[in-house]
Amino acid sequence: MGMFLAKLMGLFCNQEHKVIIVGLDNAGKTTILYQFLMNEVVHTSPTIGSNVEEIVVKNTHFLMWDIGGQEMLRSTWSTYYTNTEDLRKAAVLVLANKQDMKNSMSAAEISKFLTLTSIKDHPWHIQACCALTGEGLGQGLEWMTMKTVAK
Ligand SMILES: Nc1nc2c(ncn2[C@@H]2O[C@H](COP(=O)(O)OP(=O)(O)OP(=O)(O)O)[C@@H](O)[C@H]2O)c(=O)[nH]1
Ligand SMILES: [Mg+2]
Repeated sequence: MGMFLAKLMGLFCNQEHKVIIVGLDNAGKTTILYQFLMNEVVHTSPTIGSNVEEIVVKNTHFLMWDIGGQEMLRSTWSTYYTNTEDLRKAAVLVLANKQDMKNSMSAAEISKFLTLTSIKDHPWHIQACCALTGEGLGQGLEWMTMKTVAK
């Protein structure tokens, strides 16, 4: 199942917005990060720790933290949430990646599985995508940017 959660933390007094990308290992988080940054597919190996890159969309700066998803690393995820008031103002973007694979769950199936409609206290959005072609990533970024500007 290729999917991951991208949790977006807007640091609202600042021009730069913090984005934390978390999800299962092998979901394609690092591939997505570098598609966002360079519009190309990079060779990846499992992330130990994190990668951090800045991307700029329509004058909005995002500092994107891509965190390793292996099970032994998941307890460290919360350390990346410091200075974000425990995600109180976070918007949640779910990227349903690997849509090119015939067994991947659709965005609708993932949404149901995660009961996304029960999220009432944060804006959320689910976007189908394929990090190898970049398909869907532009729409995901557009939603992120819109949510940031709307705040
Ligand atoms: N078919 C297909 N493969 C993908 C896609 N996105 C990523 N991959 C492949 O999936 C593998 C894992 O990708 P990564 O980006 O390293 O995964 P990750 O989520 O960063 O993994 P961790 O760092 O271990 O948490 C790589 O071989 C990628 O080329 C996709 O949309 N479709
Ligand atoms: Mg990675």
